Amino acid sequence: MAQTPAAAPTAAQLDAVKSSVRKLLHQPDYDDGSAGPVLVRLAWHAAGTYCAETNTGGSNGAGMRYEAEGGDPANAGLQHARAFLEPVKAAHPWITYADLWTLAAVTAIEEMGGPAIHWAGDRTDFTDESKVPPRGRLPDGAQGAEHLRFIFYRMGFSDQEIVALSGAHNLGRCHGDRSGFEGKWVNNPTRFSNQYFKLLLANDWKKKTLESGVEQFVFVDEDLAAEGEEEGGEKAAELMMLPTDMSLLSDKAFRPWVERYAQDKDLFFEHFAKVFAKLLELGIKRDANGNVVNEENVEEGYKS
Ligand code: DDH
Repeated sequence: MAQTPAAAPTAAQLDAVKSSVRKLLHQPDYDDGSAGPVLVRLAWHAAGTYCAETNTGGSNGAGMRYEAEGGDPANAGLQHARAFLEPVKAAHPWITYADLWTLAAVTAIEEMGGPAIHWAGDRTDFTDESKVPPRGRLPDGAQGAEHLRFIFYRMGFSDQEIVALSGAHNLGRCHGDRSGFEGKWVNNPTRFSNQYFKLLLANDWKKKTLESGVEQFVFVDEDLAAEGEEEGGEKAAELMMLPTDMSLLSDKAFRPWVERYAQDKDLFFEHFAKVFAKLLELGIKRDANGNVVNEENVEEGYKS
């Protein structure tokens, strides 16, 4: 069932949505003080279900509003991101959830010091659960390079693009009650940078088994630990990597890209902007004017 087509949004309407998103990023009582990282993960998990062979999944549809996708354990915690955006949807009801979630991510990345990312709208929202992709298409952090290729080749990404996308782990943190993993990748997880790649290469990561039995890799920055203790902080300086992050170091095709992105922030920003834009477009077919061409998995959207 198609939703009623609305008029194409004007640039001023889109700017108003972006401005509302910018205003909600500052969240002093949430995580590291910003809604940004979890908004980025929301867009990534919305898009990262894409399967090129069957042309199913992807950021169109906003299927996470339904239990079948939203209740997937891989999406645990993303209800916070969706809740942060509810007031924006209420203030700008013309925008679809699928467009809002993706636009919020590019707005957040830019606001956190990252590159400007090309974004195009016209996504539609599924009106029932029938087109929600099956669970199990998102990556499992406990695995390695072979798994990364299995997941990301399915979407149509190359080895270079897998490494560039992984640089998003400059942002945010792991939450024991969501994924089982604990901690953040970099010291300033609300600032977009190439620090993740620098740390991967520079530090002596040690395997650590959490009380839950989950295995991850950690590094303790002694200087920062001392500062943390002085300030009464606990484990302030323990940084982490997932087994999948570590596989970028040990795999001979991934590693050269880790090295290049660690050395060259501009190159990383350029490649990240390109690949994140590609991620958000998976499964969305446009004509020469950028308007969405209706296909089986695309319902009718805005009319220009
Ligand atoms: Fe990720 N990610 N991600 N990730 N991710 C987690 C958090 C965040 C994997 C696993 C995890 C990407 C790729 C991978 C972000 C963005 C991106 C967490 C912790 C796990 C686990 C969740 C929690 O406990 O709250 C794995 C595995 C992969 C992979 O195989 C490559 C990509 C491609 C992106 C992207 O945006 C392009 C962000 C941001 C976060 C931080 C979320 C937060 O709440 O903070």
